Amino acid sequence: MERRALLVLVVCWLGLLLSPGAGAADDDHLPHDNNQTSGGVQSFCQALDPSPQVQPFVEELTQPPVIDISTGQQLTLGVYKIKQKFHPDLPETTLYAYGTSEATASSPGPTLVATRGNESYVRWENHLNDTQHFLTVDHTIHWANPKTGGVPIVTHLHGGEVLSESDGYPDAWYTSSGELGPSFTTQNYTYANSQPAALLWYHDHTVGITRLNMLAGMNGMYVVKSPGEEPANLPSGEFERLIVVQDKQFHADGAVNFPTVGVSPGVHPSWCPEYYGDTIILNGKAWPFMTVYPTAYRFRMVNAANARYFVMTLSDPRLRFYQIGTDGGYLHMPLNLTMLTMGPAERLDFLVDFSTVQPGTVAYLNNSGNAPYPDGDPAVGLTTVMLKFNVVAAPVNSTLPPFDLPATQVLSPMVNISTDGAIVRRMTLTEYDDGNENPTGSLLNGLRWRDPLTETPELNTTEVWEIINLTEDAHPIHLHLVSFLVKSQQAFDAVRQTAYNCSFYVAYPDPMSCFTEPPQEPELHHLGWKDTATVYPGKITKFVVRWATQSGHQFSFDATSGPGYVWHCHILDHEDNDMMRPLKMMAANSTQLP
Ligand SMILES: *[C@@H]1O[C@H](CO)[C@@H](O)[C@H](O)[C@H]1NC(C)=O
Ligand SMILES: *[C@@H]1O[C@H](CO)[C@@H](O)[C@H](O)[C@H]1NC(C)=O
Ligand SMILES: *[C@@H]1O[C@H](CO)[C@@H](O)[C@H](O)[C@H]1NC(C)=O
Ligand SMILES: *[C@@H]1O[C@H](CO)[C@@H](O)[C@H](O)[C@H]1NC(C)=O
Ligand SMILES: *[C@@H]1O[C@H](CO)[C@@H](O)[C@H](O)[C@H]1NC(C)=O
Ligand SMILES: *[C@@H]1O[C@H](CO)[C@@H](O)[C@H](O)[C@H]1NC(C)=O
Ligand SMILES: *[C@@H]1O[C@H](CO)[C@@H](O)[C@H](O)[C@H]1NC(C)=O
Ligand SMILES: *[C@@H]1O[C@H](CO)[C@@H](O)[C@H](O)[C@H]1NC(C)=O
Ligand SMILES: *[C@@H]1O[C@H](CO)[C@@H](O)[C@H](O)[C@H]1NC(C)=O
Ligand SMILES: *[C@@H]1O[C@H](CO)[C@@H](O)[C@H](O)[C@H]1NC(C)=O
Ligand SMILES: *[C@@H]1O[C@H](CO)[C@@H](O)[C@H](O)[C@H]1NC(C)=O
Ligand SMILES: CC(=O)N[C@H]1CO[C@H](CO)[C@@H](O)[C@@H]1O
Ligand SMILES: [Cu+2]
Repeated sequence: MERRALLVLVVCWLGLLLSPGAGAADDDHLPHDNNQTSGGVQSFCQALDPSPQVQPFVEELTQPPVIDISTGQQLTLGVYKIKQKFHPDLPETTLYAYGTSEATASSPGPTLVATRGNESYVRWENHLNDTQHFLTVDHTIHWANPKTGGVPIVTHLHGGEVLSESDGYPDAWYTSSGELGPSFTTQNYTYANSQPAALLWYHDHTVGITRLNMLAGMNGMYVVKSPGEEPANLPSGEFERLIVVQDKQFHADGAVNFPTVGVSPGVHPSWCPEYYGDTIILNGKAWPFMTVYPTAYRFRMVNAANARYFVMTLSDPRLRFYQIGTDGGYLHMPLNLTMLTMGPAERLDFLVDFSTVQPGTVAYLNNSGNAPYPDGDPAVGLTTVMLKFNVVAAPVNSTLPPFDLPATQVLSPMVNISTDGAIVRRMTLTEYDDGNENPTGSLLNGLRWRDPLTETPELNTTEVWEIINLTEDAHPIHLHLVSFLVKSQQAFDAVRQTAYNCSFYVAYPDPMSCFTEPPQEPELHHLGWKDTATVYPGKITKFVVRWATQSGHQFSFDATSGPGYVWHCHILDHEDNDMMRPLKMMAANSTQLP
């Protein structure tokens, strides 16, 4: 109770309103199920049965099919209902997945490869004729709710500089029978590919059921290549692996196991604050292995989990991570690391040099991310491992390709955006509960998805977003349309607020400041261009956002047209239950600002 009172004080002082009964949720009091027989069950809602036991590391890591979309020819990708085997010991799993046909659809879907500067055209079709979703839809949270039933979809290109009509606005959904969401304009999407080389990804973004559609299989990778602008001699071909990481839980019959009863069923019958599965899946395989030669490999990963953070280490101390890129492409310099952190929707680009170990070596990519991150339960059982490496000698007489292990070289220009004259926006992250400490939703700035538009930045301006986390958990915050830089994070003391009436506008170490430390440099995994970054509990995290292309130019399309964009938490269970807000670009020097 005491903390709840403090929270309300802090928020009121910031001049913001919370809905009645709002307060901080405390995950320590959530019902936990510590059944550790398989991967360890970590869903906070029902005591989900553990997945069937499977033998890890029996299937080789595969790569999704690749489709070149740089040709200017329109590609048609549909979502189909399919069956897919995640492991030889698991029965087939029903999924909704992207593909050029029902026969070729897969999860992850095909990897689309675009070239910087060449527009691409994708027509996204809905071929799902189920009368209702195979996962339990919670009708008490705002969702598409098509009158004629069916499964609505709409596809977002995550990290893309995209016209809003092609951005997959949550209300721009459509069903296979032709029912259209209120913001629908087209299903023929155009991608400008104006940004530097990077790994993006496409996934469903339908209002209120994104968590279900993503877990059902609707995601795939999207590569922007930039010939002539990428570092030379990076491992390529079979030495470059693109990996979608997810966690899922399965019923004995192979079906996806997702809660059907919520944590506070009287409020939301089936909504669960965070979904964690006990089975780690890389490119559609549960715990695959990878045969590697004693040379360097490049790994480009996307975290497509609903809520799980992966904190990755290599089990052999002779192996290190050389991180070369992040969400928005190459870093300005490589990082030589022993640990990598990847929150939902974040991407990592890194090399591992297996020439530092002998053929015959076995090593693992391990995970130690707590769930929820960062202060929840430790990873247990097989959730502590993602991938096994079997190092083998190269075939006789073969020559391994040369590679540069980047140590100091420049990978891309260093970025620095001046914040002189920038507009400052302060935003809060809050959770509220049912009075019994069961979370029943999360909000951005105390507002819901359907509340009136408040984020209306002008094109060509720079803003500083100061995001204040008043919850117990980290939230991966994602902005559409632009990439941003994380400027700093700074811890504050909510208790001091009541004791001294401290101010967030007074700098540390003034005793009147609410801050308990000077602003800290961003963490290593927040360096470079980000489109999704973690806002830690008890901290203010500052993003520098320039409403222009990543290169600082005007968009090649009219970013003020169409339904607009969104910003949201990328824990999908949060996003679906009101932790998402509209974002509409305004022309420079607009008079339409509120
Ligand atoms: C824990 O796992 C065992 C073995 O799979 C199962 O029999 C039992 O029902 C599970 N308990 C809970 C609470 O899920
Ligand atoms: C990119 O577009 C240009 C101009 O339309 C064209 O000449 C070029 O062939 C395209 N590149 C590819 C890889 O298709
Ligand atoms: C439903 O869609 C599948 C393809 O995904 C198709 O094979 C089937 O015939 C369709 N059924 C109906 C009733 O349209
Ligand atoms: C969308 O693409 C399809 C397939 O190329 C085409 O038949 C249709 O006319 C296009 N629709 C619009 C509105 O451009
Ligand atoms: C990494 O995973 C492997 C395989 O499960 C396990 O043997 C090893 O102990 C793990 N290492 C760490 C540091 O968790
Ligand atoms: C490898 O190369 C050597 C020398 O060129 C040759 O004698 C040998 O037969 C080759 N071995 C194989 C397996 O190709
Ligand atoms: C990375 O750091 C480790 C530990 O300091 C060092 O042994 C190794 O040489 C470094 N790698 C490069 C390429 O500099
Ligand atoms: C980036 O900006 C900061 C402060 O504005 C400045 O101190 C720093 O020197 C700049 N770095 C570069 C590489 O321009
Ligand atoms: C935005 O900035 C660019 C580059 O500085 C400039 O060319 C363009 O005219 C500006 N656009 C508007 C609408 O002000
Ligand atoms: C706290 O300080 C602000 C100004 O910094 C003042 O407006 C407000 O009345 C003070 N509140 C209390 C409870 O002292
Ligand atoms: C707004 O208009 C003024 C005067 O025309 C101009 O100097 C300024 O750069 C404009 N601001 C933006 C953000 O375009
Ligand atoms: C871990 C942590 O610092 N959590 C804090 C998040 O913010 C709330 C509200 O200010 C605090 O009560 C928590 O202690
Ligand atoms: Cu969140």
